[in-house]
Amino acid sequence: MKEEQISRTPFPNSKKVYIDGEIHPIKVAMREIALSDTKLSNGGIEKNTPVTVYDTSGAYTDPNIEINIRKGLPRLRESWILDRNDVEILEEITSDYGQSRLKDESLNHLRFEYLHQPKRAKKGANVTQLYYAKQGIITPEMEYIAIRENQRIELLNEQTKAMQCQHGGNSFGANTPKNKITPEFVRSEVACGRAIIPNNINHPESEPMIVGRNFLVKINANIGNSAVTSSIEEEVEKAVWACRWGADTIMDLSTGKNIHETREWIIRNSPVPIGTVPIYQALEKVKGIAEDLTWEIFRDTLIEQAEQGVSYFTIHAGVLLRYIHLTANRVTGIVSRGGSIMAKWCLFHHKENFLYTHFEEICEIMKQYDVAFSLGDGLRPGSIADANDAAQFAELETLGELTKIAWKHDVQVFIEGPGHVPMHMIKENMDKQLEHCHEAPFYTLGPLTTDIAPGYDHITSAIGAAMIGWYGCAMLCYVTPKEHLGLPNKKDVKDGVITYKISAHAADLAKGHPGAQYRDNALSKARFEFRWEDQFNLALDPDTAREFHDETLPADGAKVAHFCSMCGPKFCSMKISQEIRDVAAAEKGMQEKSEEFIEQGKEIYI
Ligand code: IRN
Repeated sequence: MKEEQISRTPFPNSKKVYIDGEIHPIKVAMREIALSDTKLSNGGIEKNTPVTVYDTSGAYTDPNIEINIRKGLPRLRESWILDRNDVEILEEITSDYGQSRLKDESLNHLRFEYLHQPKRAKKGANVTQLYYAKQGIITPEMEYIAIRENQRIELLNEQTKAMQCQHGGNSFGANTPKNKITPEFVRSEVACGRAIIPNNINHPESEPMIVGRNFLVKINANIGNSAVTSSIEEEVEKAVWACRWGADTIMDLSTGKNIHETREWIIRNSPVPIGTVPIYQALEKVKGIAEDLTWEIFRDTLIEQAEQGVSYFTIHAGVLLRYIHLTANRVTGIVSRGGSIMAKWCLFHHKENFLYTHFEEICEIMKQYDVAFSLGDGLRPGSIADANDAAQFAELETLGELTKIAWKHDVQVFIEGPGHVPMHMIKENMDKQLEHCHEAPFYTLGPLTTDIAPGYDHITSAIGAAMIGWYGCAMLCYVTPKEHLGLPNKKDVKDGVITYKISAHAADLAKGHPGAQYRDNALSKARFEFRWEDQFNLALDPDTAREFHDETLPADGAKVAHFCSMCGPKFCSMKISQEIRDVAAAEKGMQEKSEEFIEQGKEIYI
């Protein structure tokens, strides 16, 4: 794969900044957007403080870091993991399937230059962040997250801060801090299971992040090849591309050829945690015949993926035999891929779901690497007609039961949710999830709020995502414009990510996350002051903002003009509004002068 295929251009007028930790010797990466000065009407100048934003783009946007994608990203967390002295380094991968791929010489052209030696918990040790949090220990990962979530709000100027205070938001979180998020707060949220840090000890390249409703709402982007299309190269670039635009985690849902190697490349080059649905690969191993799946094949797949560094597994352990008939009268049956595979297996063998019956053994495997559960919603509704039905809520109750078992092992958990739900039925989903799943974080797929817009399902679902994010959903799984129609390409991935950043941020504002509104304030101020370049650069997608503006007014002069082509020079409300202010300011000056004059005992003759 050629390096130049990977997107590495830094964002305009932005630089990577690294903030030092106070507890641990860590450097937290963020993006600083420099702004131009405001020209005041009295001829003076006002400096605008640069805005620091949460940055998921990793080392790719730092031109000072050399990246060789055949060796992977710098291993940021390697020393943190080793310093805890709780892991053993394995000579080689231990899964049967991993071994067979290693020995297959026909795969030599897909080999990595860096030999990844998996780590695993030492006998008797527990390496999960949940375990450490419960011991009262603040790990470097926890401190990294606290610094990152705050986005250096303390540096912002008073004007931008004052604007924030006018609203304040109304938090749906249990105890969202109104000021700075502290490392201790991160620890306490993880300890009680209300938040999770997905970070397998075998993905040291990843930058720590948190999923929980008292933090910024996160988004996940699904990528992955299918039997029909795309290559490893394209998938790695899609992952880097998705992170560039703001994906907080990536799920590799590959079902095509070379799944093992594709995943290795993606993990080694990903700055964000990777999730998977292991049953997909297990099904590939039995040539797509669900009935042939066995616990042993699944188990080996879990070990294979955990050793590579997957940070969370979607496991559809709540699809119980007795729930399957509840879907019989649905309009769209079982729409979850994993759910339908497990339902088929259960019905064929007339046995309980082996993911359920082997759940404790799954916990035993996952805790050795700190892989988190994303408990799958195999019975989620796939149409408006099926929303909030008996099958969906029966499964949710089982997911709550499984959450407790995972916590007993100190394995981190979050819960997957729907799907397709009309707006008036969304809140019930959040309420029931909190009740049944003991406040473990919720992670939903949209939900889509109507079924009538194929080609626009990033929008039908972004509406539901914003609502459920506001109600307390911690992570939103993106939906691209290609949903229901085909495998997303690069443009779809960007459109899906940006759309979901909008949902997530809208939810953060409504919840009153302490760091949410500053970017809005800075952008609004730039807009009102006709600082066009600043407006573009502060945008979620500076390229598109600039491109749209320049479509009609490409000249450099238009970047300082007090109007755009939408209203023209005479009808710009912001320009008129500024003129009103100038007149008012001048009149206020005259008024003050006349009062002063009268105070001195003089008379005014008109
Ligand atoms: C998220 C919430 N509910 C489902 N998801 C995601 O949907 C899940 O994490 C995975 O990325 C994708 C497909 O899952 P199924 O169809 O196998 O359930």
